[in-house]
Amino acid sequence: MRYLSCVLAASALLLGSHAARGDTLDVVKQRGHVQCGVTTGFAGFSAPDDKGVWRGLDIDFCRAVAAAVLGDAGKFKAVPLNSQQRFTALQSGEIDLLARNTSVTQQRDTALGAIHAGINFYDGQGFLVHKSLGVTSAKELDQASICMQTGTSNENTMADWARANGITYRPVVIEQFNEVVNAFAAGRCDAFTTDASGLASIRVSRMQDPDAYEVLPELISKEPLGPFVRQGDDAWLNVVKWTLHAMTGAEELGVTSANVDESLQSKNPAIRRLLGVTPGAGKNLGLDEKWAYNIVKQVGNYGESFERNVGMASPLKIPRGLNALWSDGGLIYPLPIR
Ligand SMILES: N[C@@H](CCC(=O)N[C@@H](CS)C(=O)NCC(=O)O)C(=O)O
Repeated sequence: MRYLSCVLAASALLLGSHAARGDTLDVVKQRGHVQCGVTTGFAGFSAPDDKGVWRGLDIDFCRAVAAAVLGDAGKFKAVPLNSQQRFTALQSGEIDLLARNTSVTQQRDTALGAIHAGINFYDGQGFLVHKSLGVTSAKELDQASICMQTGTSNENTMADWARANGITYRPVVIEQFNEVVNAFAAGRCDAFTTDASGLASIRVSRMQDPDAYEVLPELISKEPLGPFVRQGDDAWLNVVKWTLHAMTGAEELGVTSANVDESLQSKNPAIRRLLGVTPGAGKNLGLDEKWAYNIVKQVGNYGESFERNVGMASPLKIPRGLNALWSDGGLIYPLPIR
């Protein structure tokens, strides 16, 4: 793993001339679309629907950045990447932004040449098992075979947790998502480990009989998932970071895709600044003053995106929990736009 990081960091230096120039915002404006790194297909976060249209919480984030920068949420290209490929794609300049259920870790934020722009989903690592296994706690997984995907933080977290709890296990580590899911469905492993959101998605969208499976109650880590950009490009980092704060801030202010037009008349100074009625925030980012209006109008606020893609009304049925606004007891804390 340490060797891999060195190779990745070195390739960043060799291939990252685009990054070193720190001109991603100009490049995106000239190109006319955002190159957004996403998963190869992971329902709820980023997956093509039956008409081939990409949908999900992370896809909404790609759309929001496109709306902010180019005024049109449709002006992005989803670049499917498996867990292993994602940071190389960011380092090489193939993508402008990685919006792909990626955990922020110290190593990724430093040695891999990437930097996170915020957290759009607070998660933790868990286990999915077939109910017939009769296991009710992760601690009963001693001697079990555990499926996981290459290049995820889940590999290391699993090893740490097993060591700390005196558990031995047989890792079944596979690079392609479809193959690891199929291996688990075929009974090649006793459990699948990844982020709890990933387990919810795999259970409902990939298992033939979702009711035959359950997610064990323990979460063995913190997995703060968020968008990443390349290091060395503060202007672009700011655009991506404040796109997230515009989405969460709109929710906090009660501005939705349905009421954003009437909100233009609001007397609330915070709403007026957010929507560009009082100018300044757009200019500060090198964007049109309508940047956040376009995000909310075309994509919606954070809560709308959460509910539509992963919330209780979606197949994944994930409660807001830690992903509620701070004012509702969660960790989502929009920074002030002023
Ligand atoms: N949050 C963890 C796990 C993220 C991850 O890559 N999970 C896998 C398993 S759910 C995934 O999304 N695979 C989809 C793919 O490779 O296309 C990380 O950042 O390493």
